[in-house]
Amino acid sequence: MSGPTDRRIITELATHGYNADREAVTLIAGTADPDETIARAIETAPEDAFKITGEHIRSFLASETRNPPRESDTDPSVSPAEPDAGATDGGAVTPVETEGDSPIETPNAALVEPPNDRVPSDPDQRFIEILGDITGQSTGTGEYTDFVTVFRDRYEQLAGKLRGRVNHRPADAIQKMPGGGDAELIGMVNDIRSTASGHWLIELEDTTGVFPCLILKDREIADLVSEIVYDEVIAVRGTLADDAGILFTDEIFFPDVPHTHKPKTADRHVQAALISDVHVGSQEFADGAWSRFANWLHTAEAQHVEYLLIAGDMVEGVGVYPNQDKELSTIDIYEQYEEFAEYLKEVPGDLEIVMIPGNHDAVRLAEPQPAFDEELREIMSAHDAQITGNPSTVTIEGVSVLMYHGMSLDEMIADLPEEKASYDNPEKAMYHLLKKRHIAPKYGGKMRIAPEERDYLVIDEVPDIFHTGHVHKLGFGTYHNVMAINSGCWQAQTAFQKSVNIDPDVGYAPIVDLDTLDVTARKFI
Ligand code: D5M
Ligand code: FE
Ligand code: ZN
Repeated sequence: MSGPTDRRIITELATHGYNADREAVTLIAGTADPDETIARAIETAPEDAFKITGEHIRSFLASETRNPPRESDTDPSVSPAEPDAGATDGGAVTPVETEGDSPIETPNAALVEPPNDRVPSDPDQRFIEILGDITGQSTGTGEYTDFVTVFRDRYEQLAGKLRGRVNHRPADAIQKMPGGGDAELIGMVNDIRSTASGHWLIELEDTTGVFPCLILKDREIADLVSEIVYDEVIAVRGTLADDAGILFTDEIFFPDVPHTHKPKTADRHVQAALISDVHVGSQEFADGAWSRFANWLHTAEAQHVEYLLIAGDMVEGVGVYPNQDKELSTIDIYEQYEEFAEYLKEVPGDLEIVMIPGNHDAVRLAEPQPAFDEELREIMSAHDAQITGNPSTVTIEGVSVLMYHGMSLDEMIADLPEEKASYDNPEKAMYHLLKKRHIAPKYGGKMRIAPEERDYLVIDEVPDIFHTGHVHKLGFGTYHNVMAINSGCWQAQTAFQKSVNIDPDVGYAPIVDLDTLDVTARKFI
């Protein structure tokens, strides 16, 4: 079982200078006396070994006949029930309710030997194109001037989306206007504060200066203040005070997705599975659920699932947050990718796979994140996956999917009131990113944003599907006809997540019909 025993085994082996693979840890934990097994494993390890492998444990246990190991639970061809996963990844197949558009479906509970009756699809029917990948295009040097450039570009791109709706004037021109008249302004949010009498003062900045905008607390638009974040670009319309020093705001505009947005759909019945946050290398990786998912993909029922999109956090990584090493089943990052590659081999070979990195992956943390480097691509080469940056737009059979790992969702959920964005409804946080037409509107805070020549995080084209992960919660719904899907995870609750009350949705795969954009979340726990 993942948990304290595994942690102790890894630590014990590490103190003797050995890494261990996940199978070795599982096998050791399953013996009657794990300490004795560790001692024997070390004693019998080949001289040049730096890693204790499952193969090694199996061979010496077999030769000793005592402490027989239990059956490995990683074999995808065996029972769907986890023999030892306890409460975190049990064999129960209970559908749960979500706020999504469609019901949750579970695979056939009686499915013990999956039929393996999927007929490989015809790759000639497919078409896929990737846009907006910054890999290899990053030019930022981290200089102050780069930040000025990226902010200016953000302003220009988003102001361009607002210009059709307001007849704006630059801040310095408004400062010179006579008092009492109407004025419209497009600016980046520089400050938000409440006044002594409970009204709101928002300072908007453009390339010419800063202008204060007052929003009276009893106006209907005051409700919008709670969803405004620093550094986003908005427009306002209002009346200047008599001394023209402040704008009494009547209307607020976000760059937004037009209500008339008509998503494109595929010309044939074809489906995509959208997942993220696999976290291989974590003791909490739900290998049983993963194998059930992979087995299901081999069935005729999953015949039309021809695409698998993975929105980051392939592996648990190392040193991502304090004390993480205590929850690792594999300590070496490259071995984590090797294990991930093995798990990926469980899914049908005819699937077209697209992968972007997340904050646990071995690429730079600052967004936009480039794709995995050559060494990691080589490790994960089995399916010839499309490997691209975070974020990227992938067009599949005409349907554009904006894939983003989702780090800014934490910030949106922290800043917005519960009813506007929450961990229980991550799709609502996604709606706000679409409304702001920006992947990570707020600069600073916990987000790291790389200064580049362009702001690659502006959502320039409206996608048909917006796919994120990161918060480990399943949620989906539509915003102005864009299907927003946050895809849950394959990692049971970690000690850290427990300490902050994150209750992850483990082992779900939302399946999208690309011809209708209908979503069905399937549960594999
Ligand atoms: O993130 C999974 C979720 O847990 C996501 O909502 C962030 C949150 N999380 C995880 N670790 C931390 C720390 N150390 N501080 C704050 N929030 C955290 P994942 O990227 O999979 O770890
Ligand atoms: Fe994650
Ligand atoms: Zn993450």
